[in-house]
Amino acid sequence: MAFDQGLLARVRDAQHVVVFTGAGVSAESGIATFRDALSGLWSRFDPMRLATPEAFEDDPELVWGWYEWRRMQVLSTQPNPGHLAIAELAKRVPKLTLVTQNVDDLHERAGSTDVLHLHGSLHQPRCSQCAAPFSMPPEPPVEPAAGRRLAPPCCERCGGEVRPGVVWFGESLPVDALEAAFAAAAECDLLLSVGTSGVVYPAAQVPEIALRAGAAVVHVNPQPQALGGRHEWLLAGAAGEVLPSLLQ
Ligand code: BJW
Ligand code: ZN
Repeated sequence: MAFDQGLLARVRDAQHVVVFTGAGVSAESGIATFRDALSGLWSRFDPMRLATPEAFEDDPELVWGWYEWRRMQVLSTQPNPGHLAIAELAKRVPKLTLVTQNVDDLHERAGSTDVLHLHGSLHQPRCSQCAAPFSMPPEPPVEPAAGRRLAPPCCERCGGEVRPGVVWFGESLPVDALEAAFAAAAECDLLLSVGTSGVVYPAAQVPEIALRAGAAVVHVNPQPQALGGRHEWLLAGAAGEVLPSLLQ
């Protein structure tokens, strides 16, 4: 893969890199994205019935069963060359901040540390009443399937229903992670936006802040992207191919 010389110089000289990832970085591990036309989760499932606080109140068993199905899928997959390249890049630049919208743990399993999870995690459920964290047994009592209902466990502290530890539509993002992500975006000199449609706010502000502050912004995505700024590039292709070759 041939890269623009100006872009390679930006990568080589960068002092603080922010890597901002979305579902596309995990696609090559076999985890479905949300909005890809055929394979995306939101083309098969209704987000308003599954990914809102109201959906959980209406039908906790439907929602819990669906998230257990997704958690089990994640546990059966492995990090791909895209995740590994990001962990490797962190060793080569003076400072790297990894900000992800993903609820899987593939960045951590690839060796990345201090990952800022803007949309929470499938692996950290908590009580819907008192917010106490709940430790999941490694295997669910029943093998979950796409539409199978499953009763959520009860909180050990207050008996409330345990909920998935993800951020649903209409919910606030974790304040510390969001503030750290915005601060890193405002002071970085290079931001790689990998595998995200950039339509969900406030997370989508992260690359916007970097661009406005004068950083180079590089999108890694097989789909065409609207490029506004003079310091904005698209590396068209799959993360698992583009990122390793960018490091060569
Ligand atoms: C590859 C690839 C390969 C494929 N390599 N690339 C301003 C305007 C309008 C609306 C709003 C606004 N501000 C807030 C809102 C409301 C809402 C929102 O943004 N809605 C928009 C969708 C219109 N936001 C919220 O509700 C947020 N909360 C909030 O704002 O709180 C304040 C508030 C309080 C009270 C009332 C109102 C507001 C919370 C948003 C939480 C989103 N949660 C989800 C689900 C998480 C749980 C779960 O997993 O089920 O997070 S939605 C889903 O989208 C998930 C993702 O993290 C997120 C982003 O998706 P992502 O990662 O970009 O995936 P895709 O599928 O969209 O894109 C994949 C990309 O990869 C594509 O581009 C492919 O081409 C590419 N690709 N293969 C590289 N191999
Ligand atoms: Zn509780």
